[in-house]
Amino acid sequence: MTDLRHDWGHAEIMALMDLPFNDLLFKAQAVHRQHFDANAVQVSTLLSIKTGGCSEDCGYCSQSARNKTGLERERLLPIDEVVEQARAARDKGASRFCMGAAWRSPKEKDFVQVLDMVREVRKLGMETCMTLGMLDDDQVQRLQRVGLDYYNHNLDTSPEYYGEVISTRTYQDRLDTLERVRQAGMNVCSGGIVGMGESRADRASLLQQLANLEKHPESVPVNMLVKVEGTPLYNVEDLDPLEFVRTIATARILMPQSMVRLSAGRTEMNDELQALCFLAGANSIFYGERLLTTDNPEADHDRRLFERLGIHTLQ
Ligand code: SAM
Ligand code: DTB
Ligand code: SF4
Repeated sequence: MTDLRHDWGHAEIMALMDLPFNDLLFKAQAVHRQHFDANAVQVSTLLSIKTGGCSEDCGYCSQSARNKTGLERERLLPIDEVVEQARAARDKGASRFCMGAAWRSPKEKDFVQVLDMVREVRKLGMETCMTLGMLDDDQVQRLQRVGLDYYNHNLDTSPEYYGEVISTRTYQDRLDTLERVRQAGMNVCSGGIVGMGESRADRASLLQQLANLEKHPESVPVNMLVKVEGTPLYNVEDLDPLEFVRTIATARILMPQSMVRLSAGRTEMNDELQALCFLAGANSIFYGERLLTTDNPEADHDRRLFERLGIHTLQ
């Protein structure tokens, strides 16, 4: 049965999010089981290939030059180091390697090196993902030609709340980049961040944007804000973790065939909360001790968690 819809109304999504928790989770788990092995999770490892000094003003980000976070700015990593890290991630069981750069958009001299990174990481037999900021038509085509599997570009929040978080690039800029990636035939990875002081209506609106794209993103990362000292969002009030689970469950129902990624914020979650996220339909995670600039659970801990839950990883 294919039940993919692209015409979700905001009120319908709110009605799902407002359901009693058990009803929402039951629905999400039922949808999940129609499309996926409920005990399988895909794991990707992240690497920051260019850290810090970013010209954008994203209010959550440790890497914006405007945020005094004490993060040391680094140059683009040499290709050998990237390949070495990818090999190590593969040997620890990751099937996809995601490379992120703190750019508004890539410059030509860096971009040619990035293309080499995709070529070399693919030779290791891994899937590749890049997140480099906004792309133009020429850049998406070149990434597609070297075989990039996924491009990650998040909408981050609702169109209504967006202006509270970022001013240096517009929502439409983001939609345009996603459209280019889609047109070039690459897999789209797009999601957002929860816990930035937005309302449930905003979370519904973000999911509405993602679900009503012409094609659902193949991968939907749901990040819990990692509060970084020195960023404008450092002191935002904590969100009820069950609201995070509701967001995952609703993403699963709206985008039944997409991989929903339980992304940033896992170090602040206990195992039981993560188990609820898997029950709600999350079926991928970032694996390895580091996200881009912040910590992620130890690989051993995740392996133990998977064992306790009877979860196996997808290759
Ligand atoms: N610079 C590129 C861009 O923003 O398009 C790519 C890298 S950027 C760090 C990738 C994504 O990581 C952001 O869009 C955001 O959703 C997520 N992210 C960054 N900082 C975060 C934080 N402190 N907590 C949760 N998610 C975060
Ligand atoms: C995504 O949605 N989450 C990842 C990945 N895409 C690139 C990044 C999370 C970053 C968390 C903060 C940090 O480590 O700097
Ligand atoms: Fe720059 Fe990306 Fe961080 Fe925004 S999220 S400041 S674009 S690195």
